[in-house]
Amino acid sequence: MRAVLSTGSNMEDSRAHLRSVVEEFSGELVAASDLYTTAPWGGVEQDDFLNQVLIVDVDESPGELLRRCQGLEQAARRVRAKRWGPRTLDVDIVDIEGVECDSGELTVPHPRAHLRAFVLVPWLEVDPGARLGGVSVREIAAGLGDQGVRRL
Ligand code: A4P
Ligand code: MG
Repeated sequence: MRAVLSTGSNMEDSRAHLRSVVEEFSGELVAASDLYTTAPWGGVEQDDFLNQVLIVDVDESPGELLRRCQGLEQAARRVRAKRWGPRTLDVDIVDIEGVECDSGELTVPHPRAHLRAFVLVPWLEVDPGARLGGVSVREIAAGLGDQGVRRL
């Protein structure tokens, strides 16, 4: 099962937090984007984020993948203080090939991915032909304008 993951951090050693995800999926990694510095999305005043997109090929169910992602967030001692606020590590499932679900626990494709250049721009780097909900990611990203996403 091929999945697109988005990782983000703007607390503590952000590079190390993002690296922990790459290491967890090292045997299943298809592609990893460069790191991007990104202006905060969502209206909360906070430090810039580091973001990355990973494409992985995993041999497990969507629910099991979600629990693995949450395990990584917990390992980074993530606290959910504020919605869209600062965090040590956020691991979101952006998309899973051939899967659409909305179970409460897991929504795929991620319901806000199409609004977020910090997801779409790194994704295009590793998959220029990517599609989200049947629509070209390049077209969606072009419609968002400049959200302050810079490749490191
Ligand atoms: N959940 C449902 N679907 C998914 C999915 N596809 N992937 C559930 C991951 N989780 C999913 O997640 C809460 C619960 O959503 C999970 O436990 C899981 O059961 P969450 O990450 O705490 O919050 P959220 O409600 O999913 O919010 P959302 O919209 O993902 O926003 P976040 O993650 O709070 O956004 N700006 C920049 N530039 N870069 C960033 O990385 N990140 C945030 C945080 C805000 N602004 C940012 C960035
Ligand atoms: Mg999240």
